[in-house]
Amino acid sequence: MAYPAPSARCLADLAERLGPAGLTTDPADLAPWLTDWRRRLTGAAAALVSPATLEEAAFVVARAAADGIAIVPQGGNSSMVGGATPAGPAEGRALLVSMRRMRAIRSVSAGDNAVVAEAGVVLADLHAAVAGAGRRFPLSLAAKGNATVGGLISTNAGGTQVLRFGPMRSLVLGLEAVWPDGSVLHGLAPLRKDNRGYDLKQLLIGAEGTLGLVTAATLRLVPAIESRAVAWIGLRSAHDALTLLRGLEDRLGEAVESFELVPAEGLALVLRHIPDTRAPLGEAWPWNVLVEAVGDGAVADRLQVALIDAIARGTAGDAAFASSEAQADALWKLRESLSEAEARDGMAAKHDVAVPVAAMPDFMASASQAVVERFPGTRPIAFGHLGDGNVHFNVRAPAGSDDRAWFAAQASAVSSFVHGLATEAGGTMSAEHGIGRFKRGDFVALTDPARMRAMLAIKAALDPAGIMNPGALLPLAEKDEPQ
Ligand code: 2HG
Ligand code: ZN
Repeated sequence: MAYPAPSARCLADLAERLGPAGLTTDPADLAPWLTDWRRRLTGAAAALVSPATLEEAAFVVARAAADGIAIVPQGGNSSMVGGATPAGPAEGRALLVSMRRMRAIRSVSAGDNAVVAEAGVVLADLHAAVAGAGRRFPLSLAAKGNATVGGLISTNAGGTQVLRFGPMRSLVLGLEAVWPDGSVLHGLAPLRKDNRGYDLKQLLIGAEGTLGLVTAATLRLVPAIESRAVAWIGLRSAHDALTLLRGLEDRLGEAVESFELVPAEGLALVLRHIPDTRAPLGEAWPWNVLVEAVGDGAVADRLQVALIDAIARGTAGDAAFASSEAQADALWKLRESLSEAEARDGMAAKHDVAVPVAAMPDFMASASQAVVERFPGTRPIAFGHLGDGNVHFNVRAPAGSDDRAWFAAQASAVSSFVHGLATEAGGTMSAEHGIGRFKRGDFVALTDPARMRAMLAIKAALDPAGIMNPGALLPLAEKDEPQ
């Protein structure tokens, strides 16, 4: 057996140190956290362990390390790729370590433009807490009501505002984490510059819990929004969308914070499945873009003038401007509900590929053609973060098919094909959701051996016993491969 189950002695030690709220083996307590939120993977764990402080978290890891017990860290359980589900090599024997009790905002400093938040703080609560101090944490995504700081860091989450402020990787100023041997990385100082060699926090960002347990972070803040302008724009082509983006940046500069692409069939799915939505434009355009520009009171006028000009030049077809916050929210709802609308419509093989931004319009066209040729009847749909060169190139089951049967039989081949296309185009098979357990096979197959060797060397150096999140991200050890 590669990973031992925790002994009664180990569980007793943990229970004694963490108290009744910190450890449970009751199947009813564990059940909600054993299935990923897309409901595609269910695992099993020996216990749900919930440290409430750094010291408790360090104790848990040290105690597990002493016996070689696996740890699967979990935040809001909103991974798109099964990254926090205790399935795989240590299934049934791992400690599922929930960070949800570590939910303090330790400090908000307007002077440092920084907040220190514990790993279990939910993104929406973080937004609210810093707004109270006249600041903004500039990362947002549809799962903001569940996703936690620790999970956002561990997946290097992106979302809909990456264009201006970058993903988590560019927003973490400092990190506190427990290494796999139970020792602590104390790195919360809100430093903008630190040249002491390797940037260890960057190793932990995007590591999907395989190199340590993130317990708290110092995150960068920006000024609160004074005024925002939101518009929905209809376009004839994805190439026009890219031209429009660069044209808007020429005129509005960094004020352009979001530039989200929605194809006609994506908007149709939302209008069909999501209550209280309505078409923003009189006519259905092949492509749509949602733009948000942020600035002073003049930003709405500047965006409007730029868009009228784009329409006059033929780059844009039509545009609807939000004239109130309620209208802005209604436009955002059209974009943010796309994932849910797609799910309500049926099964899809889902992807978060990226290619260089300028290549994305051609990639979407050529990849759609290649997918349909190879998997006749399937319905590719690409939407999302065009400005980042990252779209959700999802492939829906053939119309009228038994989509569950199709998914079981075909989705993995479709995904491998799409991941291969993105890699061949000089891009990446994952630009947003990470690898987790769902995409590990393709990641291993498509990663250049030198890169993989370096990653495995880092893993072996920091977690020689392989206790941190086995089965996520990295290839299984030979001893753990299914026979
Ligand atoms: C989004 O951009 C999310 O809406 C989800 O990353 C994407 O459901 C998806 O494919
Ligand atoms: Zn996305």
